[in-house]
Amino acid sequence: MKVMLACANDSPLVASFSEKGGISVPLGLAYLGAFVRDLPGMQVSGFDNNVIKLVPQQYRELFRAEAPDVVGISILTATVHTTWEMARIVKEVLPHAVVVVGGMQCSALPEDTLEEQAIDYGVVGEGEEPFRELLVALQEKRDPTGIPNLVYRREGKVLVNPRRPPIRDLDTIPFPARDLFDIDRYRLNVNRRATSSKSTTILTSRGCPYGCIFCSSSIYGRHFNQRSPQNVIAEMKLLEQQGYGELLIVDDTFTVNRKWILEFCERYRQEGLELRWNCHARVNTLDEEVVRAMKAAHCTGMAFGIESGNPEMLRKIDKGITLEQAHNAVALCRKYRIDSLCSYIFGHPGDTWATVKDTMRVSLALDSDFANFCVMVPMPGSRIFEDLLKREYPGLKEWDRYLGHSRRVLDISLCDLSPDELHRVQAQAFWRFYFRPRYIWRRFLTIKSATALFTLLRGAYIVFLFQLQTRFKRRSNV
Ligand code: B12
Ligand code: SF4
Repeated sequence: MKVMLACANDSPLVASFSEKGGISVPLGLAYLGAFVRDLPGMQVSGFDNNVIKLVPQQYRELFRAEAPDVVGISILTATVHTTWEMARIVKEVLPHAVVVVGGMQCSALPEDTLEEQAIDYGVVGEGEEPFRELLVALQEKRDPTGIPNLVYRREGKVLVNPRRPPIRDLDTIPFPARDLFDIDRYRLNVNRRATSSKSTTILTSRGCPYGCIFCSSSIYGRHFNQRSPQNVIAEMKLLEQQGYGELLIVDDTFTVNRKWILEFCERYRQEGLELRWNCHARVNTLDEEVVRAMKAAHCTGMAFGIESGNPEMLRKIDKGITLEQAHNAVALCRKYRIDSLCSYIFGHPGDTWATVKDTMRVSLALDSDFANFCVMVPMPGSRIFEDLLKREYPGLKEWDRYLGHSRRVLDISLCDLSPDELHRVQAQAFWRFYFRPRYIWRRFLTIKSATALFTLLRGAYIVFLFQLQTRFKRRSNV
């Protein structure tokens, strides 16, 4: 049986944003591929249109030539339309092929996802086990509709099977099959310093025990599960042997479990690994011993979600952090020369001019190495989205207008500021943060290569352009 694991390209709008940080191999599909490719009679291939960049006319020919029996496509909110289009094209050229989708959008809104009739099955949550069971059932020509986590259509209605418990022992899953994709075409700007190392992403845990109301990490619920430090180190060793120099750890929060981190860092040192890595962390999970250990294990950067500079707002959005913890975390990073990136969101439900100003002020006071300012977008899977859905908020399902939190294109505001005002505040915050003489001077002192200088100048140009755009276009749809 020929199985093709595919990723539809982002809309040009999303691509223009996500590509600034580079493109990474679709880890979810690579995990699925590793999990099923040893099944008897299975022939698995990968097709990521974010790097291959074929227009529908061209990939139509590719599907015709490869003639897979099953096409599994990963779907996020930002790729609903391109995924639906890909599914239709598969059915057009290969009417007997089975089209399966999985990923964040399908997990959050399975019924809506299967609105597209070209999709035969969906999978909610972790995909490994349901996908394997589905392939075996199809191979043996059995009815697959009893498989837990499966979404299917019966008599025109979309049905969603109950979920199985999350995979208990993550060490039993093989390392992701990155080799299914053209690995040399991926490059991530892991530490924002434009080093020339070969880089990739890695996942050490699934789920997040926190419940921030704007976040769509619903796939694994609040269930948090980790691989063993030994298992992660073994994958890192393999990556180092394959010539990788930098990793981005894409766990929702890498620093949840203090004991795990300390053990991981100790083993990393003992093994003499040289890989440099960045991760997503939470300011409430760090102390000096942890940061020191991470530095010794070659951590080069941490990203923190600060979200708001107003303590009351932090409570309202269930962030579970204090501003004092934020100051401590950034200070510890500075002390140990680990880059800090702090992210903030404007437009939380109930944000006012005063709370938004608090956020701008705190971003300058924290003075992290990098900052990212977003406008609230109610992403499917988040509690905010659920709430708006119940209230039948208009325009909520215009999927091609979802760009993550990077930019305002949805005409939704849940606070005192209008969508246009939020957009302008965002541009202003970028400007105030990155165009401080002291900051510019500090950044220049870190430049070690012509590429790094180019990256810095390009960053400055983007912020400058963003500022101009918002000044001169009162309503921007791009
Ligand atoms: C790395 C990453 C990126 C990278 C690369 C994405 C990539 N190539 O995979 C970059 C930087 C490019 C990126 C960009 C964006 N991202 Co992003 N990203 C992530 C991150 C941190 C990790 C993804 C990952 O590798 N996960 C690990 C794998 C194992 O999990 P998985 O992909 O979900 O796959 C499992 C299941 O979902 C399922 N599955 C997945 N696909 C399929 C397919 C089939 C057929 C089946 C059966 C099952 C299945 O099985 C897999 C194994 O169990 C996630 C957060 C997260 N923890 O997932 C956010 C996340 C996916 N991103 C998100 C967002 C919002 C964006 C952007 C819109 C950001 C922006 N521009 O503002 C863009 C959109 C890009 C796009 N393609 O649409 C949201 C998506 C929310 C949503 N409702 O769609 C997430 C969930 C973050 C969050 N908590 O809000 N992202
Ligand atoms: S924002 Fe981060 S900490 Fe909060 S729920 Fe999402 S992944 Fe967890």
